[in-house]
Amino acid sequence: MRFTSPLEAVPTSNPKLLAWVERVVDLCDPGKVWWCDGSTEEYDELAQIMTETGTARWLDPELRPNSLYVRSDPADVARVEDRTFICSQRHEDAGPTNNWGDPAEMKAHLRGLYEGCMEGRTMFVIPYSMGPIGSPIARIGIVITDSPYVVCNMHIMARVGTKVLEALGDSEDFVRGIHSVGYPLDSQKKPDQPWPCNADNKYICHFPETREIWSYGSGYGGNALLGKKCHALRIASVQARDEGWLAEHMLILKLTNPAGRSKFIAAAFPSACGKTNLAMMNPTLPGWKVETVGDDIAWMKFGDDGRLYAINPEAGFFGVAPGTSMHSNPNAMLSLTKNSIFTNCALTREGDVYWEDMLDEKPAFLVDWLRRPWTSESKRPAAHPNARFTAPASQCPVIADEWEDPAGVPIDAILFGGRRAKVVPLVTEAFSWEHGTFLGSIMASEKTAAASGRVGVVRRDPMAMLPFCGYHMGDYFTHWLEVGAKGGANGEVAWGTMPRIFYVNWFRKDEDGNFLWPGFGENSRVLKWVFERCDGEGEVQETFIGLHPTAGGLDLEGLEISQADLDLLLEVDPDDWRREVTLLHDHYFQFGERLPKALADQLTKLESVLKAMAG
Ligand code: O2Y
Ligand code: MN
Repeated sequence: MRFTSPLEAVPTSNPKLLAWVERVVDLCDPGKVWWCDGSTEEYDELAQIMTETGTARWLDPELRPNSLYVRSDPADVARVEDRTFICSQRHEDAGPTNNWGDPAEMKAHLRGLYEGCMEGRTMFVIPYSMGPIGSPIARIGIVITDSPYVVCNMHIMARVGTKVLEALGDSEDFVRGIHSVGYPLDSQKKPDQPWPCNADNKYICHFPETREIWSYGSGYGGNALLGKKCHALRIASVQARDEGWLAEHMLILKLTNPAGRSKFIAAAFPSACGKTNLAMMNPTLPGWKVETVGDDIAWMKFGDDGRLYAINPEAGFFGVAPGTSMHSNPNAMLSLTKNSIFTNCALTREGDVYWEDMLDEKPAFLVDWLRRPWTSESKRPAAHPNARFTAPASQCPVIADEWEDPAGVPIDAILFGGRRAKVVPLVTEAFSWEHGTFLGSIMASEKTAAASGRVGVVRRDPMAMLPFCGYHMGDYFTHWLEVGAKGGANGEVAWGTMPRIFYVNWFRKDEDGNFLWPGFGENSRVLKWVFERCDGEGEVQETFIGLHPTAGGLDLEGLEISQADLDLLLEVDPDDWRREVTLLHDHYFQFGERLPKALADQLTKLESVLKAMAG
């Protein structure tokens, strides 16, 4: 029995969980309570409800079996960083890069909003596991939501339902998430909306000390699928700090060389910088293979051998649709051929989805994401730039055998990368863990559509965690250094048992604004060099910013690239870096006393080398 009112016949006797759910019921006053069991029948029932309320429609089952098409409210289309808060007890613990809210005041305010907010709606209780159930690295959360869209997405993105409650037992070790779209169907008989939300009143709040997430007003993506950014990054980063592990905004891939030897690589890139493409890449280098473990988040803990082992805490992909095609990412396209959810894409006459650059030829007619007629002559995009697909990871043709290994996979290398038109070379190997932490801490990227804000503006995004670190970024840097020390890497020992760190930039442009590097499958050439460097092989030259491949160090067989372009790709211009160093002082200044000395020293060292080079 899933419909219960009041709480009876519930599928758990966990006293802490029951007491909490009861408190939320009292506060939000839902019409019904639905304990999610995670079954296919449940998914189908919710899909049916969403089609009846106009939230979703089925795509043509011949073209896209068992797949839902959803359009959000135009005012609810992306993560909202300016409405995202870290409500730590002390303001200073949120740090300068997060919005802070006083936990007591924020809770009081949100309680006011939550009061009766689920009137006339069903309240869903979703038990979920981030990571394979039972994995020592996995964690359990419970989300209470009034959005069937959230439940269906969580079915794909996490392991959900009764089996999670069984794994939880009577433990009180679970992250508590409350989510409401903030649109009660109150006694005045207000009609429901296809995409109910409260566009002017959004709050995405995290209470790191009590491991709670309170989200209100948005039904979209990272604001509403609380297992993802809120739990697996913001709350988990705090747990990771407290417990000595890493919760990172990183893809995980398995790279196999022609001799059949494999290495696992984790890579941090800011939002919508091609993590999904890299994670599923088809290498152009003959005999090399990339397989996917995860495309967005990595949780890494030390194994008994002192190495870092990573799991992908998610079970699906919530990928950016526009730009995804059989050219750019065939494996993503093949992952979403069925059993998927499409949000804010355009709809074809035949009842399939479309988005910009999906096909070589644009369809003549579409209905755009705003429900307006669209033709191939239309000047505006048919899909929202942040339109998304939600697809099960198990459907990815190159999913690695180990992707659900409860022990995780041993990480050999970590890549940091951003979207930089200038300054940053194609690939740089750090001198040491400490230097790699420095390179991660100064990462920057030109903004994309995944978050609100102006597209194209460069912003520093340390370790790609700027929007996702649940505590003070200076302390986060310290944590990285401490984790390195735990793995035997310190001032004297470069790496110990830690993965090597590399800084990559696929997006460097020439003076005319053309990309210098072809990217996509050709990135395998860089991965090959990384692979070799992890074995202490590969040709290197030392520069002031790190180790680079020599002229012959990268395998460029079969690639048409001029020597001039290659030189420019690998160039580190001291003048560029002198300007960069000035900006880095401003970047570091904000962290005040919490900036670890080792990183300040790295900056000073770089500055002195640049000064010495100027003579
Ligand atoms: O706009 C959203 O809410 C989605 S954000 C997102 C989704 C999947 C993977 N990464 C991201 C991100 O912003 O990093
Ligand atoms: Mn992401």
